Amino acid sequence: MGLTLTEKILKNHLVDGEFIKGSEIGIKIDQTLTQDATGTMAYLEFEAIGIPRVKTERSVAYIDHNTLQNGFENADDHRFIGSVAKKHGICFSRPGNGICHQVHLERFGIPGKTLIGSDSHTPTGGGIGMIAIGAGGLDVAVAMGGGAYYITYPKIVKVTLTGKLSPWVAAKDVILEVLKRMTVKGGVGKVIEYGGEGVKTLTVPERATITNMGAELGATTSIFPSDDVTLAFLKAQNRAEVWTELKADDDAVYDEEIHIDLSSVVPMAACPHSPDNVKTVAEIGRLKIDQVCIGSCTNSSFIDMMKVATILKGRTVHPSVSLSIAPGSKQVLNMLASNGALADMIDAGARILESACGPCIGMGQSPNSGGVSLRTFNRNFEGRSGTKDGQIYLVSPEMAAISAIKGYLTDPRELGNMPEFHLPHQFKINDNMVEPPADEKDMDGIETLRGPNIQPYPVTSPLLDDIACKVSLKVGDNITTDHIMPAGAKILPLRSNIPAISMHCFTVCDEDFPKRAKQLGISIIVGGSNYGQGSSREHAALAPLYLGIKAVVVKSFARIHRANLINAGILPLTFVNEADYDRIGQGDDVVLENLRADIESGKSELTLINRSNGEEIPVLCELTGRTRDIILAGGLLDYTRLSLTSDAGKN
Ligand code: MIC
Ligand code: SF4
Repeated sequence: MGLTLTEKILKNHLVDGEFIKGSEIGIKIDQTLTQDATGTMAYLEFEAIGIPRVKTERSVAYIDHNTLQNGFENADDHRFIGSVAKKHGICFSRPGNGICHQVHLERFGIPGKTLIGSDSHTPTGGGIGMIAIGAGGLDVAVAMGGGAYYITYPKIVKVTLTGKLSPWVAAKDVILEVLKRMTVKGGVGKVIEYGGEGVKTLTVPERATITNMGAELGATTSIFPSDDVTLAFLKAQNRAEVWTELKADDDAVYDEEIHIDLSSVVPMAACPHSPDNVKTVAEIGRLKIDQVCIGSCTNSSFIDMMKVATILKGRTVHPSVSLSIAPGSKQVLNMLASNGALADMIDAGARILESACGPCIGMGQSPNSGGVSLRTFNRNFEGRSGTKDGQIYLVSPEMAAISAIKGYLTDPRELGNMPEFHLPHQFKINDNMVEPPADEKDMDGIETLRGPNIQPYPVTSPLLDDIACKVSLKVGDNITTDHIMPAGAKILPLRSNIPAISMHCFTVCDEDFPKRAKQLGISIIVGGSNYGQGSSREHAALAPLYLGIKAVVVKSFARIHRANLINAGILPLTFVNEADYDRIGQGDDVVLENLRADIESGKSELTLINRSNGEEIPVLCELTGRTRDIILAGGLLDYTRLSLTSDAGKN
């Protein structure tokens, strides 16, 4: 039986476990990336593990999220990350060099390699044929130290693409079509593998848009084959030597199959407040808009920007619209500056932002009250823009640009004939904003520069014998990590300070939660299905850890967040019967008796007793041997330290 592309790469990297669907496997990680909003914590964790030099083939630290410097905090974090990177063998992509995923694709990604990144959109690398997975910072720290990365052996979904996109229809519309069909939880536990004749018609940046936003499906990752189109991209980046051809065997067997005829895809938008709330322009109707933001790791490539510049050229942004554009990298911005396209954007009235995440993570450009904002980004969760009642629609760059001119949501096909847009034969290459690490012999002399806002990892403790406490919070379905640990310009500077950032935990849902949880000492949270979807931020587990949360009981979890809870030593529990969600309320007194003994013995079905109404609720605690040991130890950091000491004891 032939192998899928995913299986081929996983097989080459398997270091623990067996190829059995649904079981846990450990894979060797070739490359890692971090960004600054998760990076400080990841490097503090790396330091705490105590391995002097990274063991990966390539690790890169990017600065792209917290680039507004309203106080000393973000600049201190940048300086800290730069110094840690230099010392421990990590390349440092300085602020201004661009968004991690865009730059990694351009300069570092290699077909067939594994990459984990402390950012949920790491699957962008799938556009170049990598197995690229978003993970918590601690998992990235362990991988930098040479440890394996663990995932559930995924189901593999084949998306067969045929035909060719019609003029002005974009890769963004393809992934919106997939989201419409599969929903934001349809990809959990799955890898989405693209194949079929239609693949050849998509450039690497288009493929990367699709794999990037596969994160919104909840998928482990998404991947395209590495073919002639990949080679052309790498050649134009002066990196042809890293190319290898990669594709699935013809007789590969998939768990699910989907077919998309590219020629039948039409321009679409994801409506507020979920990336799977997808409608065609015709279905939405004439929608007056207030703001347009173009950029983000989903749609900020050179080709995207050239399409935007072509549409804007000679026109003026509508008087009632504010248009901002953030090209994805220094390379992109520089090329637009050299060929005159930047001047066309400026001339039309676009507000040019630096090459960084910017408005996508709420770092500025929040829309007006109740404002309608079209964005080429990947997430439109409520409040993420910084304006609580902002109405965010996710669209292609083509649709964003023409709508900015017209003042209302516009089908880009109204533009008529489309000029040909080609990938350049040669990108403008200058890696001067990537600082190489110091030589190993010099590393001891390098001091890590820590600002006063950088606080240590929260205190952990081994799993308790019993948990008897109150339910400090009950929430519904599809809770995102933006609900649990909001971002934005005011809160992001606290990413290196868990005690301070914890005071914002869940405040979007309930302003009193942090105070209440702290007063209770220990407590648990109850939630609905797909709990923790969205970002990889481990702060959504570390803040609850700091606030004394011992367990989270839900109908189902999103993958990365569940792993982050385990890493933080918080018990992830699911209802055996989803209807039991109604038998437990906020403020109830609950107990899990003999917990430690039960977990030690490998028992997976536990009983949560609700002492407030006498109900006995069966809950599942599905752990593997490894995750069980992590939970017993009080989290991955303690587990790693313990295993390092016991390994040292053996020598
Ligand atoms: C996001 O898009 O939500 C982020 C900000 O990039 C996050 C990481 C973070 O919260 O720091 C992600 O996607 O993982
Ligand atoms: Fe940055 Fe937005 Fe991409 Fe997250 S989704 S990495 S915030 S551009």
